[in-house]
Amino acid sequence: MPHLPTTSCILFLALTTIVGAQDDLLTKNKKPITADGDFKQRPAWSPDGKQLLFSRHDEQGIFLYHCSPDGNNDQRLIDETTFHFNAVFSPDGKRIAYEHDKLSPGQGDMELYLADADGKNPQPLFVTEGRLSHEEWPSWSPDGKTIVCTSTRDANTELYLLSFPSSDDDTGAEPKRLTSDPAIDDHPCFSPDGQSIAFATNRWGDLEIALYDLATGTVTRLTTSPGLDDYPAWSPDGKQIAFTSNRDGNLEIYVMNADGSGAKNITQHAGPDNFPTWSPDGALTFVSLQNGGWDIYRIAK
Ligand SMILES: [Ca+2]
Ligand SMILES: [Ca+2]
Ligand SMILES: [Ca+2]
Repeated sequence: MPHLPTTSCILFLALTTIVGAQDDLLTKNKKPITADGDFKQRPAWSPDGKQLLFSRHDEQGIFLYHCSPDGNNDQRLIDETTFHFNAVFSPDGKRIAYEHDKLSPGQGDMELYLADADGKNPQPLFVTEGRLSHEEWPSWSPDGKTIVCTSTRDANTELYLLSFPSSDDDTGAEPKRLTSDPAIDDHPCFSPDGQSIAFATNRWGDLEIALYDLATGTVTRLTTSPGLDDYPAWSPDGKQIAFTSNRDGNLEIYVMNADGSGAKNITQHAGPDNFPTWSPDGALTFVSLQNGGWDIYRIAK
């Protein structure tokens, strides 16, 4: 489903109004990229670091936008009225994969699409025909040959691997199911070495970050905290994983070592912080509620 602001976010909004003046010194290093305040999700950098893709909720719905690293040239990417969002660039920067609510607009029946990096030539990538099924949250392998994503086609959220049949034919990828667990398995992120996938799962109770090893299928638990741990994002050097957690009372961006050790609260901000990603040069980028508006911020390395 699109990640709409929830009641808890509205509560956070009220909380921020009260304690926003107490922002930690860390926020001195937190620089805004956007400033319009509309709710945003899943920022994603181009491999050359010159373009930022993100999804913005406006009066008409949720759509893909892109801008320069300084927030200039902020504009719609695709001229399409049905909802489309959560895009990521291919490792060569030539294409994007994204979610599109096209076949049954407004019912939340998401499919995955591929397009050129400029949004042209959209084509379906992963579609479940004939019934409601969410195909979501694509993440490319570093060699560009596969995409991990989620689907509910087998009754609950599972991870799937899409392999491109050849460089000449980008469609018709046959999905391979990776997980088989009645719990939620969501928000996968390919490791930079291509050998494992970080994801969020509630198979041990509440949401935790885990690793799926592609060679063995083994799932290793990385976090053990009460509450939500979600949206894992590998650092470009593969040594760390950023994620969202509310273990300290509100949504913060944490960074831990890739083995799950040494988790640190990076944002330490009274309002919600979410959707972490990294720029190619290692700056953490995320969405934060500041001054009553949801905007994209970065913290330099
Ligand atoms: Ca599952
Ligand atoms: Ca947890
Ligand atoms: Ca926070």
